[in-house]
Order: sequence, then structure tokens, then C-alpha cells
Amino acid sequence: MKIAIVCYPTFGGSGVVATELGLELAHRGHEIHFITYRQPVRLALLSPNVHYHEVNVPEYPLFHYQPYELALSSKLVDMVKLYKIDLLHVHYAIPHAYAGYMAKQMLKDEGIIIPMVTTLHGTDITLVGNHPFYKPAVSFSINKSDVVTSVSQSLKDDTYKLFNIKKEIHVIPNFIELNKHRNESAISCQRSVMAKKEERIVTHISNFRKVKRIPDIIKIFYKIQQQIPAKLMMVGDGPEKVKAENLCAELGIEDKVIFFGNSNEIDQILSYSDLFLLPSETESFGLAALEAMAWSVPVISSNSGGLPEVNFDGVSGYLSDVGNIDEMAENAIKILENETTLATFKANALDVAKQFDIKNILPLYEKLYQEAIEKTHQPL
Ligand code: GMT
Repeated sequence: MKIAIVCYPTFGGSGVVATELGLELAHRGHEIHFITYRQPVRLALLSPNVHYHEVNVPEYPLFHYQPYELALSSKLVDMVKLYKIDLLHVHYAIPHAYAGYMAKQMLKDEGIIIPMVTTLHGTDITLVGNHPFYKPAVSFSINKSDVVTSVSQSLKDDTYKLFNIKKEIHVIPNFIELNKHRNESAISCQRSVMAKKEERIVTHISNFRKVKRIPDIIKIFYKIQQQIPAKLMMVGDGPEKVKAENLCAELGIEDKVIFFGNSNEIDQILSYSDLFLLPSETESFGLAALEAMAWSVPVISSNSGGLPEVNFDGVSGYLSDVGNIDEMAENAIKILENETTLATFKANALDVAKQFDIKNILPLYEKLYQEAIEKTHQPL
């Protein structure tokens, strides 16, 4: 199949999922065309099956807001015609499903019928999409998609609750690629740069937005390090980062917290981590938690949204109510203070992660693509 993937190219989870999906599809012989405004961060190499087409939005002084959706839908039309693309897969409803629908309509006018799969990722429904300024356009473009998927059952339920959606929503969870190369000597070398042998390594990775409850992470870690020698790795960048740095200074733990900024070394950092913190206000799935679990790192998370579908309470980690810092710290200490308990949680985390192996999840997308293409080309 020839598939155009529209996504955000940044460090956010939806862009990561879209990129990893595209790369694995290409690996399985499909021709993939990424269409977005910058080369996606996880798209290191292009190959005969992997193409990238940049959407340019020329600056024009008359416009207070440059019309990205217009440029994206025009680019989609051009690329579908040029490469004879069979299907559009848009990740994150805003504004991708809307731009995709416009492209479909323009192509229809020229006698080209192309199906569109829309994947809902989370904040496109629960935070941004739900805003009255966007809601009618988001509802419309979801209902006009040929196939709709969501990354968790919780997000599917939220979508039906918040919008008037008449379409079936298929749940296809996020996934990870297991069996990444593990180089033990490189891991122990890197670890020794970050922490002393006796210190536990606690990690958080995100885009440091309010929804991630960054101050909770610092406060949980503050309690952990009072009981157990530990270091905190804060990976990512975003609006809450400076506040977090200030809080560390206020609490006198700045020497125990390392801020990495955006990093392409996520696998390396996770490979020597002992615990992952994700106390988010809302999280449709929690890909970062799954990525940690794939490196045998147990997770302390909130129980909001889709997190209970990924992090199993008392098995791969623990879940608590949003904001229950005391319980999260207690559970973290319970896991970290005992070598045997930590080893059990680490093994469990990996076992749970195995259920989300890309090899099991990818065929679910392929099946929906095939059905969408067949349905689109059926005679009326
Ligand atoms: O919240 C983020 O980290 C970014 C955001 C995005 O859309 O890029 O992530 C959402 O999509 C991810 C991939 O499907 C999910 O794993 C995250 O849970 C979801 N974030 C939220 O719901 C807050």
C-alpha cells in the first residue's frame, strides 16, 4: 500500500507513534510518505520506502495567522496525485483530520477517491478539541473520516462522551518495538556518569506541559530521596521546565536532579533507570510509561485516562489518584528500597510491555487500511 502519514513532527507522543508506525509499515514493504512541516524527530533515515514531504507555509504580512491547514491540504492533494497514494492516515484530529477531509473533497472533484483513517491521541479530544472554539470542526472531521481509531478504551469513551460521534471508534493501543539492542557495558558506563552505584535512578520524560503535573514529580522525588539515595532524570522541554528547576532549588535538591532537555538518548536513559514517574492530570495512554516498561522500568503513575490500561497496579508499578503525592512516594519507596521487590517489578514491567509489541499491533492497522480501501472502491 502507498500510505500518506500526517502528524506533528515534534517530541510529542502522537508524532512518535505516527513515525514508528510508518517506519514499521515501510519495513513490511509499504510505501510511506510523511507529510508535515518538519522532518519528524524519530525519522532519522529516509529510504526507498520512506519519503518525507515538507509543508511550507509562506509568511504573508496580511495574515495574522498563517493558514497551515490550507497549505497541508494542498500538499496532500499534490502528493496523492504525484505518488498515487492509496490512503491517508492522519494522527491527532486538530487540524489534521480537518485538512485531510478538505484534501479528500478536492481530490473527489478530480475523480480521485481516497480513504482517510484518523487516529485520536488524547489532548486533541480531552483538552484542545473539546474547546468550544474547535468542537464543531473536530466533530465534523471525525465523523467524515472513513475509519477512526483511538489509542485506548478510555479515550474512545471520552470521545463518545464529549462529542456527537456517529462513527465506530476502533481501539488500537500504542505500541513499542521490543528487542532493542542492549549493550550492558555502555549502560553501566553511562549510569556511572549520572549516579553513584548505590543511588537509584528515577526518571520522567515528557513535553513538560501543565497536564504532566511536573511539580508533583519533584515533590514525589523529594520524599523518595529523603529515604533512599537517588537521582532524578528529567528528560524533555516545555513550559513547566523553569518552574521545575526553581522548585528543585527551593527544596535544596538541585544537585540530585538532572535536566536533559529534549533528547534523542531516551533508550539509553531508560536502560539504566530504576523507576518512571508519570503523575499526569490526564493521559489517554501514556506512551512514555510503556517505553519505560519496555526497558524493564516499573511505573508510578496516576490512575487517570488510559493509564490503567498500560500500567497494572501492583504488577508493573502502582497507580494513585491524581495529586496523591504521599501515596505515590510511598509506593515508589516500596519498590525501590528492596532489591528483590525491585527485580520483581522490573520483570513484571517488561512482561506487561510485551503485550504491546509492535508486531502484534501493526496488523490491526493494516487490516483497517485494507478494509477502508476496499470499502472506498466498492461500487455504489
Ligand atoms: O501528552 C503528550 O505527551 C503529547 C501527546 C501528543 O499527542 O503528542 O500525547 C498524547 O498521545 C500519546 C500517543 O498516543 C499518548 O500516549 C499520550 O497519553 C497522549 N497525552 C495525553 O493524553 C495527555
